[in-house]
Amino acid sequence: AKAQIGVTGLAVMGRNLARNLARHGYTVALHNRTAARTEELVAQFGDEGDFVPTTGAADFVAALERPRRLVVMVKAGEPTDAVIDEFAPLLDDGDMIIDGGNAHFADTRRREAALRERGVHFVGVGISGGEEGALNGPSIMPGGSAEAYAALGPILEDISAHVGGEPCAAHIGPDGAGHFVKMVHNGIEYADMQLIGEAYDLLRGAAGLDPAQVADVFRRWNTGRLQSYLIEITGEVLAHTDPATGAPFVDVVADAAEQKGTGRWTVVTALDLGVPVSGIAEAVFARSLSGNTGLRGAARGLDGPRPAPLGGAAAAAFTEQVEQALYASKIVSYAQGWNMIAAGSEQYAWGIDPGAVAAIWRGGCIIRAAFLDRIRAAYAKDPGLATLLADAEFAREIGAAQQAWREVVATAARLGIAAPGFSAALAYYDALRAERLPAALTQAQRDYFGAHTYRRTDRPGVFHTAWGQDRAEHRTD
Ligand code: NBP
Repeated sequence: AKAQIGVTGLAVMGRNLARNLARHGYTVALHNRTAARTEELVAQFGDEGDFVPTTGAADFVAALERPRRLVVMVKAGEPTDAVIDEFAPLLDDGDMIIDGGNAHFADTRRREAALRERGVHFVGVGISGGEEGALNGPSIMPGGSAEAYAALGPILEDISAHVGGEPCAAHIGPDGAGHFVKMVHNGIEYADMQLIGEAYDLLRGAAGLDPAQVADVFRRWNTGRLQSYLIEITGEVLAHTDPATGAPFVDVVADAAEQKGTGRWTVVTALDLGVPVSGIAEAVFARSLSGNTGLRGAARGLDGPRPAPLGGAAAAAFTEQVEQALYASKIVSYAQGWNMIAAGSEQYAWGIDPGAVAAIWRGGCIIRAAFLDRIRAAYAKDPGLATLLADAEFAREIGAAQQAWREVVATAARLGIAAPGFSAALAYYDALRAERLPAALTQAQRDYFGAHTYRRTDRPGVFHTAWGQDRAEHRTD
């Protein structure tokens, strides 16, 4: 019998995805540039299901039933193009190349258009959940045509994570929609991690808790509205002791955060779309700052407060305020992320269902959380919601948290502890709800130095004031 699906690229992600497919009863053709990886998979896990190992590209293609479903799990970028160039000439009309790597959505759009010309479906699929997710059920964000999804979707839904019996996989939209949404997922993941980092830093620096005590706080928070995979692992990491030194593990890890680029892609794309994603941007900048040893070394002697930790009842009260600040900031960063998805969907005519994105992120992926059910509910109530902050439930919660949130940001500023995520989220909240913004002054300045014109609040039209002459106002439209 022929294989229903094939995987080429059998490093950790491809191998685990192939095993996941086989464990679900699919016959899986296997291929890897270096044959040793294919042999190793069959030797180690061959008894988990039906694998068809192949060595050459032609053998691999021949092993697949029609229409062919060919999953590519190689390094993103040039290797993906190389693999497409190798396989595309061997395929027939209606066959599918499925890219499960972390491709940039613009590359996916380019590849999809090129392959469509040749009658081959190119399906860019965002996959989140790391190696563990690939094996046991990731969150899967497929783009590509509806026709390709009809032939592929049921398999992806089958092997995805499930929450309440529902799959964490759904057709996101045409061409690059899946990889775009995966990119925003990673951006939100950056923002979540930054906010968690700030909460931890404040609990240590301001409240005076030690890592084990902070771990207990996170464990408690994980039983409430903040419950999520990232809060859970934070508790575990903070409770861990370094076996070599006996010190808290977090204290022996170098404080220079690295990144593979999807957060940066999110921010660059958001800038192009004109969508403020300050939570994600601050998180990306915070990682860059942390790794810039030259900059940090040069600034180390700069003046600032030398605070004594709060301690006692004040520390306990502050801890509760930090929970509120973290929750409110999280709502803001998700609101920004969803606005970015809406902007991308509009720009590229993807027709993305915002509630469906929330639904498939409830399980399998890094930002999985009970919270996402709430976002789904908000969009179910009002699919045209302009911002999550306008949803009655979120508005009520953030309103209840805002006083504590302000206390935390003010305390951080007073004690000299950087909290860019909390502060930027609060600034966004206050700017959105402001009656008037200083943008009026910005417009006046632009008109002054560049005759860029302005609109008035009291009547229609476009105006310019002759600043350098008599300061008379002229209508220019
Ligand atoms: P890697 O990203 O490390 O890629 C290794 C694979 O690419 C190997 O199979 C290798 O073949 C193949 N490859 C390369 Br490199 N250049 C090639 C070429 N020119 N032609 C053919 N094959 C080539 O693997 P990974 O960590 O399993 O990730 C796979 C994809 O999944 C990536 O796009 C990654 O960004 C994405 N992803 C990873 C994670 C994660 O947690 N790791 C999560 C989500 C998505 P070889 O064996 O012959 O060298």
